Amino acid sequence: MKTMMTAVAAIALALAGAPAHAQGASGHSAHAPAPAAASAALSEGEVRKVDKAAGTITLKHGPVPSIDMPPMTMVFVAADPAMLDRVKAGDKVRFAADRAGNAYRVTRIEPAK
Ligand SMILES: [Cu+2]
Repeated sequence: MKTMMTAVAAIALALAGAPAHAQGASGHSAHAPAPAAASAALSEGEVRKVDKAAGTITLKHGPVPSIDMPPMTMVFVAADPAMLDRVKAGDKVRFAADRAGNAYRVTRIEPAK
């Protein structure tokens, strides 16, 4: 019985230690490739308004990890005005965004499939 208790205690210790170690490892590995993944990852959105004169687009968007933003509806500046010719209000899109000073820019946008 004593041997069994010791074994159980050892397993409990091993299990208690395992999650912390695994979490540290995954946290580290998840952190390393983040810059590449962030630039490649596209976020989901729906076009609410396109203002070609102002060069802006209003998107109702999902989470945007690259700019640390929760889901919301907001105005983005189009990095390239030509991208505003390819989308219209009501379109479901996938897009990439970055932050330029106080403005958030859409750097890439494409129709969602
Ligand atoms: Cu936003």
